[in-house]
Amino acid sequence: MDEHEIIDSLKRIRSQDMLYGDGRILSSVSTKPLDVAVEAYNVFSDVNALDVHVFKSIEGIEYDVVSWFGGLLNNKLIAGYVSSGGTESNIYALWAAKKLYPKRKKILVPESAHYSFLKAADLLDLEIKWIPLDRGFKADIPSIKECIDQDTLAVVATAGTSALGVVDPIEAINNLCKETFFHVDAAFGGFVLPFLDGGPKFDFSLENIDSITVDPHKMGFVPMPSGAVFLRDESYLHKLGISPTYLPFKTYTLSGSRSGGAIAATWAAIKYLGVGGYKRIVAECMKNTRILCSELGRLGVEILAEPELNFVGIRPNDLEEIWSSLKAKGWNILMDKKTRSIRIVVMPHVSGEVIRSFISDLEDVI
Ligand code: 0PR
Repeated sequence: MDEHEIIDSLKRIRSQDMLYGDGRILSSVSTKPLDVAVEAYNVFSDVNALDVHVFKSIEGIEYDVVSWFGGLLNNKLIAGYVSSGGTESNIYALWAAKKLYPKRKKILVPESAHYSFLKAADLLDLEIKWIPLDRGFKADIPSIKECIDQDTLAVVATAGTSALGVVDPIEAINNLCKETFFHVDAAFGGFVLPFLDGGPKFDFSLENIDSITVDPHKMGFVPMPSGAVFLRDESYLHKLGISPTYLPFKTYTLSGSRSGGAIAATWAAIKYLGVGGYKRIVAECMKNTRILCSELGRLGVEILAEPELNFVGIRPNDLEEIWSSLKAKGWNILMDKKTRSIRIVVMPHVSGEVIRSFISDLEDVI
């Protein structure tokens, strides 16, 4: 096959997919990346960020990215790296926790946490103590109080749960974590909460938070695979460093070879949009979320948790029937079996017009 044939074939295969721009994808926590971020990715597509003795450029760019997050997450001492996504970041955080408290095994994980914690527990040989949720689908504080003890390795909380977009009571959990590792999975909310006025606290300004996951490839407009994981300071890194005999440096990441493109793309997006750009985008998403909620109210459709982010879990009567009728009308939606709800993520591609069209179809099928 020549170059044209290859690309044409791939385009043909790709054409069976929906595009974010079609305005039918309500399920996804990602969106179309910025053109400038894709271009930045291409500039660095052959750069292995592990290989800083070959590619000196990428170290400084990643340093800039980490510093920017230091400002965003209220911690100038922050240490971290651009990972492949939320799963790697969550595993890495618990690995750091295990290095800090090698004898402890128990982790307290709310029932709403992402399934990557199952992988982390399995890989790191940890025991999960599931924390039930309160009536608002948030981690139940009395249960954490009851379960936390000297054997507790880590407590996990989520800023933007995967099924309902709920933010756990992170400030209250922080107060319970003086003697244990506290990890916040803000894979989704990390690119939303800092840009809201008066949103709940979830960052390093809470003194017991040890690590935070944030995903640029979700609300950050960066192409995959771009995650990020941050530790409170460099002291956590000492026990994570490995010195391969043939490399002239220590490596502190979970991944080995890493995408220089992902780092450059993240750098491009944060430079291009800046805090002001993200604020404008988040404000628009929240406005559309409120419109959606008020229309759902008009139709009498139950909203499971009052949205704090651009994320709504709905439970119409006749859930399964309505779900399949909406799918038949071309909507890409996901249903959560546990909460029995349909998740609607009001991403930047879910415009006011998309919401009007969805509500009209929902009204029809109801
Ligand atoms: N933490 C949270 C809170 C997440 O929502 C996710 C994944 C992760 C961690 C893991 O991130 P990576 O997937 O980058 O490793 N978020 C989505 C989810 O499971 C992934 C996704 C996206 C699923 C689009 C479905 C879909 O249509 O909800």
